[in-house]
Amino acid sequence: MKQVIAKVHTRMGFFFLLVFLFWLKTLLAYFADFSLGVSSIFQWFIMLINPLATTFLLFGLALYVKKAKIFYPLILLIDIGNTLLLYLNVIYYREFSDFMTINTMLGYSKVDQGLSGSSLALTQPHDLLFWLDIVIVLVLMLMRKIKLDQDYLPKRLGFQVTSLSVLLFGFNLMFAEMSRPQLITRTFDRTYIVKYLGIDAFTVYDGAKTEQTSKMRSSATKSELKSVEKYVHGHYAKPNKKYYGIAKGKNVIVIHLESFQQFLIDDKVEGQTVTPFLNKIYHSNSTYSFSNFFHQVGQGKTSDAENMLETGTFGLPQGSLFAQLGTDQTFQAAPAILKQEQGYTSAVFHGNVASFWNRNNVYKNMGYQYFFSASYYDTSGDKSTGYGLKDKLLFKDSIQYLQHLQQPFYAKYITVSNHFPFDLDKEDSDFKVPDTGNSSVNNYFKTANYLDQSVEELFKFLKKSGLYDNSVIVLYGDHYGISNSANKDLAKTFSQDPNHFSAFGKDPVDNWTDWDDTQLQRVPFMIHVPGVKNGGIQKQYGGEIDVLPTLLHLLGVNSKKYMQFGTDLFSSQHDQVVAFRNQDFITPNYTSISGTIYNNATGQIVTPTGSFKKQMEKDQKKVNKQLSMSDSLNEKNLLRFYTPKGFKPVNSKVYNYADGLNKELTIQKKLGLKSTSMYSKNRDRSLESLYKTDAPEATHSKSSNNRIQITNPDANTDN
Ligand code: GP9
Ligand code: MN
Repeated sequence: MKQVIAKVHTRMGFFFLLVFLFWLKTLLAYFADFSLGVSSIFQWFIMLINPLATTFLLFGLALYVKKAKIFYPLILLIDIGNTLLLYLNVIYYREFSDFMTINTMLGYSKVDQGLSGSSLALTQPHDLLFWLDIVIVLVLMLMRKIKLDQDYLPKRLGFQVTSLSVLLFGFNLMFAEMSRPQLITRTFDRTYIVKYLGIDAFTVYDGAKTEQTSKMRSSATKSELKSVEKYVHGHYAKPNKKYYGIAKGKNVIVIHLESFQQFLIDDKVEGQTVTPFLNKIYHSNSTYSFSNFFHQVGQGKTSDAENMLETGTFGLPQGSLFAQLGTDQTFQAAPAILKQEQGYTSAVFHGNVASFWNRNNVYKNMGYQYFFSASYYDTSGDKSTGYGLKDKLLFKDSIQYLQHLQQPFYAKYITVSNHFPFDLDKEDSDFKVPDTGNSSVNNYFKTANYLDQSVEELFKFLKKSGLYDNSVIVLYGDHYGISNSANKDLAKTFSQDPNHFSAFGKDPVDNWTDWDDTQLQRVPFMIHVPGVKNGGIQKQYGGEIDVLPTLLHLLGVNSKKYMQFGTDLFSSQHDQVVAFRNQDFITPNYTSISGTIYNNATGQIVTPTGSFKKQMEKDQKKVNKQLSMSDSLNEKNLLRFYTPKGFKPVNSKVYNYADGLNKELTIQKKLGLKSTSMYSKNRDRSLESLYKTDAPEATHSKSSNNRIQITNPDANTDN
């Protein structure tokens, strides 16, 4: 022990002492303050080693210095600077459950990233430990208990430490990508980067992203908007008089059916109907159900779907727009449009943490007034699955908030139970799954059935509470649940019901093609308008990019002045060329996959010639243009330069999603007899008791394990 202590009087010993102490402080932050959602031994291992590479690199810079009177102050300054970065993130995390971006630090962001409470109020007793080590080392140095080593080190030592840190980081990144593929390219959540690579690496990564984005944005000029404006106005489809305004003034309830594909509708496995309730809605005369509607998401998955439905613009060619640009993006999105045009209140209900997909920042820029995320519900123990509160509980527990929303409201529910790998506790379902040899495919039917039951419970409440008649309910699948690599296993279930998803009678296992994969990218899009009698199956081809203009027109809001890239599905001018994010596309007659054309009537490859070839080339150009115009608008944030007539830019600073219920109650009280909330209309009596669910977690006592179930962000989102 004495030898070890003696080492501290050497420069290398002092270096290792500070590195070790900083590593300990980082682990203190990880365990005491951050909630990183670690869910396996491998992830624990990565988290434990991740501070080392960057700490060696940064502290090792001092080893290049010869003079002791520079070496010691420099290494201490590096330690203090790195500790300050760590501590600022600790304080920020306590307030926002998120990590500080460069924009936050620089304060340039217009989003309210400032700490709403005073920083002092956010300190905790154990914060002393972040600084105590530095104080003790300084005192020991002043008392000459730690002597200064005047012998300088050979230059190669500094180089060796730097090389070691780069090697360490390389291994760390490799382990991270093994545990979370596409970690760097998709940036699901800042929490991932910190958990796998540490605060320093996250800050550098965010800095690089911020620089890349700000370069693109700073070089953008108003003139670049011209070409986008010209495209959008040239692509606009005028409303269909038969449908325009038929839902005006009704509440809009959007139900985001996680990973729900169209083939599930009317499907049967093991003699059971998979989604009996959604089938009823799909075939109802009060529902406009689109049978040729496609998801158009890229790597942003759910967040891409949300972006398209809320803004009428595509997600990015890679990564997630929400995550990469959302914190400082100018949106002209549904919540703000409906608020300004028709006085809608807006809210999102989601059982996951608010920071996932950077929603807590994005929704403020979109003008959402409320965001009831995981912290508003009891997500402990078996009430949650990998991505948050189970659907039956989300719908049920949301009523305490929904009932106080001023009407009309625009309320979005984002479900999670039907999410890869489709795990569900056995007490939640007795649905008999098929045996395809692929467990995620087998379980997909069980979680889809559970989601179906969840939606049915919500509809029963809407009817009992009287909300139903005064609402339009929009249901959509956000993207595929079964990825192409598992489609051959999935196809085995089609033989159980050959009338379903006709793959033209061919043996689905042996001659499955890219065309079959593409046909499975259909997702439901249903607009249920109680009281309407002339609904029915709509066969026009379309996709998620078309939803916003379609919905706005149904609500009597003309979309013409907004920069939206889709077209109203009911319009005679609706464009049936459906672009996928990778520039493939589908039309009523043909599917183009990496330039190969398939005839949709036979599923066979065709070689276009003459005018047919010209048409395919024209369609491909149209798709590329639509995507590139949308990317230009979003990547350069061109909406900064464009304010539609009568639209007021969103001031995101006015939104703070803490304490949502009190905000609702204050508004309700202030309005008094003018309050339009369900609660007020029910003579100030709660409607929660009207909600019935068979969810076992809602009936048995408080969960035995009161550990708050944090989102397990690493349940692989791609199967
Ligand atoms: C996360 C949930 C799932 O909160 O919405 O997102 P996904 O993995 O489907 O993008
Ligand atoms: Mn999703």
